[in-house]
Amino acid sequence: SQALRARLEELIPQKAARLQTLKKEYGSHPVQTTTIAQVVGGMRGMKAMLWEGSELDANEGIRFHGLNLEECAEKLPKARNVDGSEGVMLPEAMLWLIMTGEIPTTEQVEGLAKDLAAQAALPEYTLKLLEGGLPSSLHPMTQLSIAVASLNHDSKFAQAYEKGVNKKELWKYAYEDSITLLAKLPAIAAGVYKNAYGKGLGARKCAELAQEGGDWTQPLALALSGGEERKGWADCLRLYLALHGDHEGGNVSAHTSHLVGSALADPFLSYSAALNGLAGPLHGLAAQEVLTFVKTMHDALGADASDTDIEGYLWDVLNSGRVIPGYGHGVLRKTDPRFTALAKFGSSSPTLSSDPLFRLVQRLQAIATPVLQKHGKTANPFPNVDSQSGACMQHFGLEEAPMYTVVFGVSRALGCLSQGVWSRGLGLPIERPKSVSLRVLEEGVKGA
Ligand code: AMX
Repeated sequence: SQALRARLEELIPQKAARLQTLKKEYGSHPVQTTTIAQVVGGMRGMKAMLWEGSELDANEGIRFHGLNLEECAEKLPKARNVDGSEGVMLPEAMLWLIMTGEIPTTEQVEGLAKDLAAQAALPEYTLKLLEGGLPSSLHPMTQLSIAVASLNHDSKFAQAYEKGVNKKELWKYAYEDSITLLAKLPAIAAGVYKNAYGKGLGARKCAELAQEGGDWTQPLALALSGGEERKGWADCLRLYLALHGDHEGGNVSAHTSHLVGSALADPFLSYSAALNGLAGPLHGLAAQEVLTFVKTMHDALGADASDTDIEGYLWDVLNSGRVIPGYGHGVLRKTDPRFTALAKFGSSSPTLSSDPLFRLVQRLQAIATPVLQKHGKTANPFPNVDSQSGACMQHFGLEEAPMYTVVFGVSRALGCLSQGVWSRGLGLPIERPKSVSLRVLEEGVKGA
């Protein structure tokens, strides 16, 4: 989008100057002390990365440039439904907010959606992969990651680097590639669905629909529903895509894209790497796991299961050394506000609110939290967003649980790619933290 790029052209030098001043005047100022528990404990709480799009508070949840989810839902431009009514916040409006820190106008968001639509079509080499080139049995996340990586074939960033473009200018090419990838992600997801399950309209049709106009989400909603207009589905997907756009920088997918991008790998390769992390069951794949878990529990206990039956089921899971998917979080210590936002959306939908699996997920909260508290290990016994999303999507007909992480992957690109543009704009260096061996840690505490 030219308007978004023009705004970044104004904002980047301002922030780069602030960064330079901070680095020059306070470069040796300590941020915190690093403990052994952090070094051996997955770097929890270790502040070691610059990330602009959003910040996560353990109790309040995510804030996008200071705005919490309710404020975003209120202030960001919204979709227009087919019947003319106002829908939910648009994910492309969230993209604008994440990238610039500013609330866009409706006109700016429409312009951005138009620019995305113009680039929605996939190159033939990517289409080939998604039209039988990759085996249908390959996990949809692997298909997504391969298709995204394939776009590196035409990366403007990689070409600019090869030509020796000034480092200060590289962000412009990162931006071009990022918009290209965001434009093509819906068609890629639709292509993955068709290739893996033989369902939906596929990549070509999804891109064609995008070029007919409308917002970023509508073509994907239609492609996934096989062309059927399902009331509430496009809004459910828009909300999902906006909510999952960014979750600060330390989570596996965001950190991965940041790390790989810091080696000046182009945005396609950086984001493809991020998707491989998102495919881990403790991260994005949890959405797939939750639905399978809830369905299996529903089938095992029946529709009339009592709270005691459910409680017993959860204890069996914990006692067999497994986790309760959809509960817990690396940073959050309260119910995930994204869970609450989807629950609110579902409860206001006449059909979703009566869906048995959606209802079971709501009911589970009151039972699983005390069980996890009694179990005594989990730092956060409250539900995370993945607990809710699959139940919503299956209701609207997207029943193939492995696709939930694919939809997550479409969304998370908003934050990861925005940061990639900023990282190059701010001239951040290659990431290279220091590792230490157990021996060094032991020697360090001798006599302490
Ligand atoms: N069920 C059972 N045990 C759990 C648990 C859960 N939902 N969440 C955490 N625990 C256990 C951990 O496995 C760990 O046990 P250990 O000491 O034997 O290794 C202990 O509680 C302490 O872990 P923690 O500090 O609370 O969590 P963490 O930061 O190490 O991990 C997370 C966070 C999300 C990986 C973990 O809570 C989990 O596995 N949850 C289930 C999977 C899930 O829902 N993932 C989605 C997260 C959101 C996302 O990224 N999409």
